[in-house]
Amino acid sequence: MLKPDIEDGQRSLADPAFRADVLAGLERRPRAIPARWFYDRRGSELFEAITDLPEYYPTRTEIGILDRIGGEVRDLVGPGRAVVEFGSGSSTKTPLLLRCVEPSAYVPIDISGDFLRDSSKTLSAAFPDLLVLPFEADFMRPLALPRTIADAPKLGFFPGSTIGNMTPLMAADLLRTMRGSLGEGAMLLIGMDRIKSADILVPAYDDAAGVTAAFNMNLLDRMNRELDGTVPLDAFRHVARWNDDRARIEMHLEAVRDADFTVDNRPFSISAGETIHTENSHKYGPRDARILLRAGGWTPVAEWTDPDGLFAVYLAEA
Ligand code: AVJ
Repeated sequence: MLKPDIEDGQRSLADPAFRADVLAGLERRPRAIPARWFYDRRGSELFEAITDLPEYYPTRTEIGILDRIGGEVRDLVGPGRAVVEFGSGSSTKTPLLLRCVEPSAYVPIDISGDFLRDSSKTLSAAFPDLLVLPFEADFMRPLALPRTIADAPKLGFFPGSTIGNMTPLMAADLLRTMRGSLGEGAMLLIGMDRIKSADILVPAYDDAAGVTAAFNMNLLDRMNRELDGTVPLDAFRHVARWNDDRARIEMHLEAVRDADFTVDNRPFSISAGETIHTENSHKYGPRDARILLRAGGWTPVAEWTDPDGLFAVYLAEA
């Protein structure tokens, strides 16, 4: 039997945490919904499409860096570590790391179990001798890692500048939580996007083909599908702006006219010009990144960037 599609609008199957975050987020001023809710199946597909856009430099730049630093990482990290990837998603960058560090095990952690099982299978096929232990969990919380890898020193892997989604306060908390989960002697390889001209940053989050706009708007569509919403999509537009004071790109859904709608049978009104804040993507200069790592209990060991200094990868030790 086919398993029921949880995205075909059956309200009873909606994630209660999604409902709670959306309702609270629409109630609050300024309105804001956490970025993690972008990633339903359609959102994950749109994000994959974003990573191929000419304007979206982070993914290809980070892959270029990881591809180039394998030998150095191997020397600094040593063989036999258990690699723990936080928010592994489709695990596209993982083979680059696994090929160089000769790990004793690989633990991909992701909140989306379906995605996790698919990518673990693909990875096991590519690395038949590797112990792959997929772990379905919210990596923001402290984790009890599998006992099988209790004795191996850990290498945390947190690529993609996912840390940028968090405010510095939350980012430091998460780094400390990771340090606790990974234990004695752990190391961390983490990607962070750098501060640069708004002329490069803004188009990366507001591309000419409109894929990022579709990614942002999909959140409204998801509310309609999963929370029985009546949000008029044509009353909103995608906005990406550089907040220089806070060194972050913000994505918003801006009402282009006054609109009334319901979500989960609750009425909401939005006025033209008001926004729903949907994502932050913090950027870190070289010193900022090192300070953040130290604030999270990690000591920077090495760092690498691309020739244009767009993106950086940091290796740190607990
Ligand atoms: C996956 C959080 C790193 O902030 O660049 C891409 C998400 N949002 N385009 C980022 C994203 C809009 C992305 N992260």
